[in-house]
Amino acid sequence: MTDIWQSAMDHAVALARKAGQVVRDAVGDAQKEAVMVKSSSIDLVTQTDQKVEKLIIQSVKEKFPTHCFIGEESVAAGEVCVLTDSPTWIIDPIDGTTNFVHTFPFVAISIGFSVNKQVEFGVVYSCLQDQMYTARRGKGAFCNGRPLRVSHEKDIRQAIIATEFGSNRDPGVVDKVFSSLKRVVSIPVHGVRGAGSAAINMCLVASGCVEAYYEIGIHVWDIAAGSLIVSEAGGVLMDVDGGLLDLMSRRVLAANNQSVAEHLAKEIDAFRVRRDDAAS
Ligand code: LIP
Repeated sequence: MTDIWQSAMDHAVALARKAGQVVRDAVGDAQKEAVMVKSSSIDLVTQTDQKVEKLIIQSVKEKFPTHCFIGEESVAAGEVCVLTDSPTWIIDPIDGTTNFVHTFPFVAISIGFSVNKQVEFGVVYSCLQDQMYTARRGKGAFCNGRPLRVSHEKDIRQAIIATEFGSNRDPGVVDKVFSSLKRVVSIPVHGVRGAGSAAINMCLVASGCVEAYYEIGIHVWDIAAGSLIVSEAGGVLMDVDGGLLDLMSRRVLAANNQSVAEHLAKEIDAFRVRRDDAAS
């Protein structure tokens, strides 16, 4: 890894802090903001999402003019979503937009950076909690400078599992989500939680607060940064069917260790969704 990635990471941390201030300033007024919808009536976006994404992309373009971008709101506006070998910033300006709109206090700015389709650094700033999660490939994961380590728990029956209901309420999808949830609850696990932000759920795995997180229907910008934070904290990542994680497949399972991950994968109905990089 060359020094240029460290300077890019320093820039990402500074931008996440700046973006976090914009989100904090807006959160009190979030309920007054015009709330727009994207793929469904519960897939929300606000002007603050768009403003923060512009702020991040403009600044990166000035400093790293040759780099590429995948940004949640740019893709919603029609940009292509293809992960190439080029240095690529993968940005979710507000991960947890529904939380933001409702002032539920888990809202993150998520910035992943990949080269040759491999995430080199990840920054997740949980801005209402002022928690800056960072990881750089091969150099560990941290929260506000403190090293992170996943839970040591090996028995899934002693675990807390994080998951979400997502933003697809088609009856067939809801049935599959609930039948998986029923099997997971019935293992039985100690509990099931959801922060409302994929990025924060992954940071909770990295911090050892929950043993695992899974979801179908997320996007590459929700999980790129968090995936490195989990692996650098000693965790494992896989597809919900137990195969290899594919960042563009919109399916993720992150866990503290292989045995918890494999047990969980056996309980999940791993239905397919349209890939992020499917030709439109
Ligand atoms: C959210 C994810 C969450 C998922 C929501 C949504 P957004 O991202 O973090 O895990 O359940 O449906 O995709 O839209 O707030 O960036």
